[in-house]
Amino acid sequence: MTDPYEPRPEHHFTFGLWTVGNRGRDPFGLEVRPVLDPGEAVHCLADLGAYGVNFHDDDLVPFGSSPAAREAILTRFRAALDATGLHVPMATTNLFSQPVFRDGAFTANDPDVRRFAVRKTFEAIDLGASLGAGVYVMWGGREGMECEAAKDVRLALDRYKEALDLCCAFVRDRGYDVRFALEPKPNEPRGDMFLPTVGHALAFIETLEWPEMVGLNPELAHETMSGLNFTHAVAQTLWHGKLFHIDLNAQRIGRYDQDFRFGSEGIRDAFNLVRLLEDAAWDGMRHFDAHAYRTEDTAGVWEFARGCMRTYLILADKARRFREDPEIRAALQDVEAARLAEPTSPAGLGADALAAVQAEVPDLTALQAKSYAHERLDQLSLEILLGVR
Ligand code: GLT
Ligand code: MN
Ligand code: MN
Repeated sequence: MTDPYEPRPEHHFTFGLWTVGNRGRDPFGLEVRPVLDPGEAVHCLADLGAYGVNFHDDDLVPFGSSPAAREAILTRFRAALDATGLHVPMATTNLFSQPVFRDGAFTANDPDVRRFAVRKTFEAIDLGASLGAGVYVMWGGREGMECEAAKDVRLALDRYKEALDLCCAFVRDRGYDVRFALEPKPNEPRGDMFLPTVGHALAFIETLEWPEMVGLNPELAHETMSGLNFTHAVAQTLWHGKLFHIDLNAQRIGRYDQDFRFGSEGIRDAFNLVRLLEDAAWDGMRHFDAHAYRTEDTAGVWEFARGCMRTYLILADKARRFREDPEIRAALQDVEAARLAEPTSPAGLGADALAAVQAEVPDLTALQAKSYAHERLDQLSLEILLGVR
């Protein structure tokens, strides 16, 4: 019998080179795993049933490589992609590791640093586009500060906008079919980071020169660090038509950015998220921005990668059961879920409509006595998740 939870390319699972290649270094301890060759990563991911692999410029071509070394690396990487059929749906720039970015990249006070950051991004966009990437992620790892007096946040946002506008202009000038996805994060590595949440980023996008070219790459861990409901953040991003990419992982509230295996913490939130993405028939990549526990060797890394995809498929199956379960359908009627689609003012916004709203006298006694049957629906949802329905 075929395993229904076996990942296949049509499920559109992707991993970053930096995720499966994570060597387990943390602020307190050194690397515990050997360097993973990008070509080997491509072959292993393809064997596991993934669809694609993503990278930062420096993940693939180490910073400062000579042109000849760069060409040799790219030739080997392209050969691995061709041999496996793995895609590169997303690319991004490392604007956080090098000391030059210690005061920020697009929002550094020094214009020379900013111009270097933009130039590095242009080169990485060229590289990503040459490998077919249609989404370009912007995670502002160093955009932020600790010393509050050192930067005027409003000026920093002017410069952030300017950098985004320059990148959009570059893509238009080159004629690439590339869209940008901003990835918010509240803190870490900076004490406070700019565009800390999905809400901040959505508002910021509207100020850009070409807002239609820019959307979001929300990350489960990052919104959860802020104590926010990630499923709601993704739902609102979808509502704005701005879900261009997503970073799936696991995270407990109040901790450092854990980037754990998808579903390993907060399983109920993971279920709600998968149900949202599947019900919305969202057609983007299911990207895992996570890494194996530091306890693991290379074999453990592949266990981790398999686990991320398997858990997603199990939860997608549970989402299907949820949709089809007759008792849940009845319970949804009891909570009047479908009635939220009814307009509050069926006649619209005209003077007559306003008068109609004013003229309506509700039976307040009845409305105040009304109960909404949420307990039963919630328990049924939980039972789906617990595997008894
Ligand atoms: C880094 C970060 C992630 C971002 C990656 C893209 S880099 O690993 O922690 O959240 O998605 O720049
Ligand atoms: Mn993270
Ligand atoms: Mn991420």
